[in-house]
Amino acid sequence: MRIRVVNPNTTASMTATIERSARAAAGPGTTIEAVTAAMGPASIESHYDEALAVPGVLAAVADGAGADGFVVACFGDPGLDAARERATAPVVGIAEAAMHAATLVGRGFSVVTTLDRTRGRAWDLAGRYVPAGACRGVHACDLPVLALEDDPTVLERVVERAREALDRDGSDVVVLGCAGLADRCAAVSAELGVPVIDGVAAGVALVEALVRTGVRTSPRGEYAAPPRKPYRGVLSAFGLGGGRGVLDGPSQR
Ligand code: 2AL
Repeated sequence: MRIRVVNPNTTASMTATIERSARAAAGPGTTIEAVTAAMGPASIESHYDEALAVPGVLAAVADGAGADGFVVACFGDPGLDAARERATAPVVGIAEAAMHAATLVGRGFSVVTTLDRTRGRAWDLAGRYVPAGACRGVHACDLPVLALEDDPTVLERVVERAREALDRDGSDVVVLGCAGLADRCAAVSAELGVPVIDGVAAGVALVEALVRTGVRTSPRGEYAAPPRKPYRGVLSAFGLGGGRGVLDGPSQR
């Protein structure tokens, strides 16, 4: 099967980190196609970034004709519902995958993320994805997303925050709150001695499971194809219908 893993930010070096984690998690016979959003912010760490990352995610999904499934590889899960409306293949977000996985291996988890201002979004997503009480805390390392690429203190700061979080929250599992932390997962887990979930790996595994069991997004109800209509201004290419829009790809709805 072919899984398209979309990095919603436009930093190609972060896509390379995401791709390594996705490939390591993929089973034999799975091809990972990691792509960088062609438009949007260099990193996603505000609601503004998040909103403007969505067109790039949708274009990358529309461009993924023939993929058996998609992973949206940013912890805010930008555009996840919209991507499900546009793709016939299953689409999973990394916060969604990580939080669900965490509930299978412990009673409570703590999220360790980048900047303090991203904590609200993580709490919002926890409220949607997992039962009340499963997410016991969301903690920031005070590192901007792009610092994860080259700051030599990343591992030490994530481990320190995660250790405090496990104690303070009384949690059993750590969820990494950024795709840019994917390559630190094994090292953090080795330091802490508890499961540490990287959403990129969890997302790939979850999409593989859905594809293998023949489960796709429902064409009925809220995830049915969106109504066709013109879009204007800089988003005119995103209008559906007429075959001219960037989202009018052949295998998509
Ligand atoms: C993220 C992420 O996963 N990618 C990105 O650009 N921002 N998440 C975060 N909490 O900062």
